[in-house]
Amino acid sequence: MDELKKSDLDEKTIAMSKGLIADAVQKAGSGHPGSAISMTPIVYALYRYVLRHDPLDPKWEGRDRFILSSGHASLAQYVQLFLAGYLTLDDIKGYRTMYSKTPGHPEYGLTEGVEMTTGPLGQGISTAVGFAFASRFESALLESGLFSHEVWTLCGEGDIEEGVSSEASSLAGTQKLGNLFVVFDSNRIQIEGDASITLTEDVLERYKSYGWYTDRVSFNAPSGYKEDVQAFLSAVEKARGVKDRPHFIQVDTVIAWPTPGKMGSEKSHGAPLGEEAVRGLKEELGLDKDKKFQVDPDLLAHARESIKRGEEARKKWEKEFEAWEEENPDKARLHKRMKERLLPEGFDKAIDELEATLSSDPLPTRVSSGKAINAIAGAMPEFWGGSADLAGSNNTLIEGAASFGPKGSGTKQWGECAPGGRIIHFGVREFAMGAITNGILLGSSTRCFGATFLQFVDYERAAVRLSALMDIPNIFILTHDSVALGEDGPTHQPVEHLSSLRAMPNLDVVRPCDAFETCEAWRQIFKKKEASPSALILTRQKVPSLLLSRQKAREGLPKGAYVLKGGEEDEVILMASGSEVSLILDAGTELEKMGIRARVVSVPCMEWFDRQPLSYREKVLPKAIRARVAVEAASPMSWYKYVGLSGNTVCIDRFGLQGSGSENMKALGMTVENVVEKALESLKEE
Ligand SMILES: Cc1ncc(C[n+]2csc(CCOP(=O)(O)OP(=O)(O)O)c2C)c(N)n1
Repeated sequence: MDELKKSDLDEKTIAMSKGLIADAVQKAGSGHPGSAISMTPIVYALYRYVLRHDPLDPKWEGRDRFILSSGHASLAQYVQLFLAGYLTLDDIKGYRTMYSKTPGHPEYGLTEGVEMTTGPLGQGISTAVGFAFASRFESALLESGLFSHEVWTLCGEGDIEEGVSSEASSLAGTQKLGNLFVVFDSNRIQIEGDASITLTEDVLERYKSYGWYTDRVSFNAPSGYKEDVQAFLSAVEKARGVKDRPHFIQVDTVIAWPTPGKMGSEKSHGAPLGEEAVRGLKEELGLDKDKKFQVDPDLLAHARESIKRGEEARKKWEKEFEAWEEENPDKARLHKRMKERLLPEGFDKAIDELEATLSSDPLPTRVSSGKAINAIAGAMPEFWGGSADLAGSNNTLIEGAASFGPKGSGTKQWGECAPGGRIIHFGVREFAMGAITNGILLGSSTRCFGATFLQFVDYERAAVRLSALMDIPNIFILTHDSVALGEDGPTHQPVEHLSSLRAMPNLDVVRPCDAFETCEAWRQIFKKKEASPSALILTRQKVPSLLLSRQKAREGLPKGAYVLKGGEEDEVILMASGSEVSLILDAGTELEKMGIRARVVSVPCMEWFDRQPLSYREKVLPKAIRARVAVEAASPMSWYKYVGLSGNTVCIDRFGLQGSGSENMKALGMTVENVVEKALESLKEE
């Protein structure tokens, strides 16, 4: 086939794709046709000519990754997934309907070929940075270029305006991620119309200053609008020649081109174009204006030539992979275990040995967590992570490990960085850290964590939510967990955060009470059968070592709550998490002196407890004991489900104070006397 014919076929396939997009939105009665239509030449070119992917094996490890950051334009991707062979025409017809594979925004785990859930603008492009981290790290860990691939993302003005894209792109520049490619669909239209009302900086200059390679392709040629796929492909080739920087290609487009009355207008952004405009569009495109969901078999065959290309690439990769496996049995074993998400043999032993060293000395749980991280890291080479500039405070440094970064980078303090470095320096970029760690988990079989103060989880919350929605095992380490952090004052003291995190579906919020529970919490985070993310909540201050019963903690922690102290005849239940468990133990002792039998329940993870059978929950919190007090140095909201109408809470429902940790705790009622008083009140109300 000569080039001319090929580009003619491309043009026709693009036209056919646009018709399908317009019809799908029309049929659904809602959706986002505008940018999906005008992005189509780019997405088509990527799937057809650029991406290494194989529709016959969508999860092929060697594939390039494509992320549609403008998730609302999902049809741009769905239609190309159909043309490439991942989806059927019926899937396209099912756009935005219940249980279809083509929901309003792309959803990870639902649709083959969709690498992550997008829709919350800014997160696709930022998570793509994590995919690029993953590829670099995994290649270094397994010492093979087989795990190195390109990461492509397509975004619009909305993504560029969102702050998280700046955070992540700035870090991507510092990291010199040569395998990352961003295509910016610059149509200058967003929901409120002309983007000039909100976005006036020179975006290319901005990316240049981040250290990116930049280029621009304009479909707005002087001779008229031309969707110049060849020009775009040439820009791609040029960009690929630059290996030491991430790439940013701006493509100037006209939204909804060439829909009569709708192109270049926000009217096409988020509503069906209307029957008349769709007919007009089809006429402009040379399609039959009276036919819906037109698919020309020749064009479909042309598009699906990429299957052959993909299959060939995969088979070649697989051959190389087999040879690699043979030559590198140790690495191959590691790879296999990682792929199967199995823990290394020495995992339990590493934690057991650490636990054997724990003394009765009080320790902050963040310090215990740091020890656990290092024990696990020793057994698990695929475990890595970092902090948003708080590594020392979060206790997240993997001892002896290099910092993650390109060869030739580094500082006096951290030494030479390495592509396989296990310490990630995120800078003060909590939201990007959340997105990047999500990308690392989606883009590799490694395990990672990101850390900050609990207070600042609000900055990364939207990424935490996406990890919960995608059901991926991210680990959010959140230290300095209450007003007990002290003199940094109310700006740094979390109050509502625990309850608000617990309100998030599919996120396990784990708040261990001492060194032993912290080690067990780490064990369970890795051992739980669910893939769900975990938030590990840790103290800044020292907490006593509650060596009452390691056996109880070992058995009880995975169940989320367990009786630390108590018996058949208990009259009142005291329950708490984290640093307040020692408080209720003391309160229990006081009550005992008064002749009242108090049951002390440690609640390290409500989500794990709520998953237990009723019989276990009844054993821990028997219905018959209605006198109850929940104690937590945080908002009481999440405890009401356990305390009942006769129960009380000793919690904090106001902002913190500027005193020392112990002064704050006392002033805000986190005292033994207060717990005892509330227990007596509850006993009276029973
Ligand atoms: C974080 C976030 N805020 C708001 C929205 C709602 N929203 C969807 S698309 C859009 C406008 C995006 O403009 P642009 O990226 O230029 O997309 P285009 O108009 O080209 O489709 C907005 C505000 C969203 N999806 N995510």
